[in-house]
Amino acid sequence: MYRVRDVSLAPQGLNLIEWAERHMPVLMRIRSEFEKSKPLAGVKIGAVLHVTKETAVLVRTLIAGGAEVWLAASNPLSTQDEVAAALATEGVKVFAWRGETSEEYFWCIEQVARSDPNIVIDDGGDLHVFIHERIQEAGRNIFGGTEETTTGVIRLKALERSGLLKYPVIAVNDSRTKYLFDNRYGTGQSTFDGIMRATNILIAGKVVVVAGYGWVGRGIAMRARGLGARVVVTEVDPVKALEAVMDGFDVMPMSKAAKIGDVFITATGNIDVIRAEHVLTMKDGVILANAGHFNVEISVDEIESIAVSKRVVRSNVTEYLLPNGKRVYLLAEGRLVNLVAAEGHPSEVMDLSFSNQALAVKYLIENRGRIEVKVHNLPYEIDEAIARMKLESMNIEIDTLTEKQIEYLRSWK
Ligand code: 3DD
Repeated sequence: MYRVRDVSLAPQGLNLIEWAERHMPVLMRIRSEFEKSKPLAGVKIGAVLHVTKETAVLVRTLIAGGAEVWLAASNPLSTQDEVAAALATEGVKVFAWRGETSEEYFWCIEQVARSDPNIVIDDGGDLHVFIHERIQEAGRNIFGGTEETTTGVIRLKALERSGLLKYPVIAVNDSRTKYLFDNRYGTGQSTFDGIMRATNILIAGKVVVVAGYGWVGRGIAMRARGLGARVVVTEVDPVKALEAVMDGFDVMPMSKAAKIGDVFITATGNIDVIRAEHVLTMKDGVILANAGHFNVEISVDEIESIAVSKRVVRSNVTEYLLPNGKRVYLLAEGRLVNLVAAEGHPSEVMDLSFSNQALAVKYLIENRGRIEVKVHNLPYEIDEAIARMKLESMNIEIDTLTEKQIEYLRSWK
């Protein structure tokens, strides 16, 4: 029971997954513990995640723990087809292929939603929302869910506020060992990986405009600086804008940044951050890329409507000719440039994110029926345990507090 691009691609997928396993020591350690204690025995997991080599390592870990896994992609363009093929040969009910139409994307999600899962793992919220909108009796067998990314947590908290949330959800994104590393260092590196694979442009000496100074924007701005770019940050939040100023970046409104930028990267989680009004004032030949979960941050439809013509000039690069004679290059159709034009974050950082996912699933099962129906953080001690395991895998030792120091920190005197 699966639907993938081409199951004969499995051998290449196995090599990719093995490569990822070599760089995910914490998740592999959790897998060996899961193999012994089988904490997920008899549990059916419905997951919508980017189907990458790193996600395959998580899926194998969940199966090692005794679970049955159904999997669909959390983006129509992010699936690594070789990996999907490999998972299909390992008994995963996987419905994913790169280049899904919008209808196919939701058809795949529907297969997972209708599998009658006990645990629901999501990245972006489309599965949680599908279940809440389309599967009325949901909540009957679902005793918990997790959410991987900032955008999805925002949607789930809105569901909770509206009183419609049907099951408790762990906001994996809000674990410190997730956002401080995946969002910042993962996206910081993988965004430029995507931009460079798609365009092969030199970053040094260019003006890189980063829209949004959250953990993702901080990482992208930091890596842009490291690659020799002049970095401009745009924001709507005065505190984040002030932080960007103190971090040494230029800060200005998009209307001004549009005139000087060479490469524009959106990382706000909001819609219409770069609009036609901005594009029309840009220099000839600028690059537009999105790092946010959905393809709404760059107003692609508006740009399509004003463009005189459009053509695909490189893989993942669409050129629009504007009425003023200038050209603008949109990467990955405005979708997640890191996962569409490259392989997403490196395995080492997904090791942390997906260790959070694996232990969140275990936590939901162990505490079944005792967790309030709302959006929760993973307990602090689990977050910390993941950091300790990562340090151990890197042979890094840290200090411990003396009794006197513990007393001092407890004392108000
Ligand atoms: N995401 C980025 N790279 C990924 C990879 N290699 N595998 C799976 C998912 C991957 C998306 C995550 O960063 C997710 O945490 C998010 O979107 O926040």
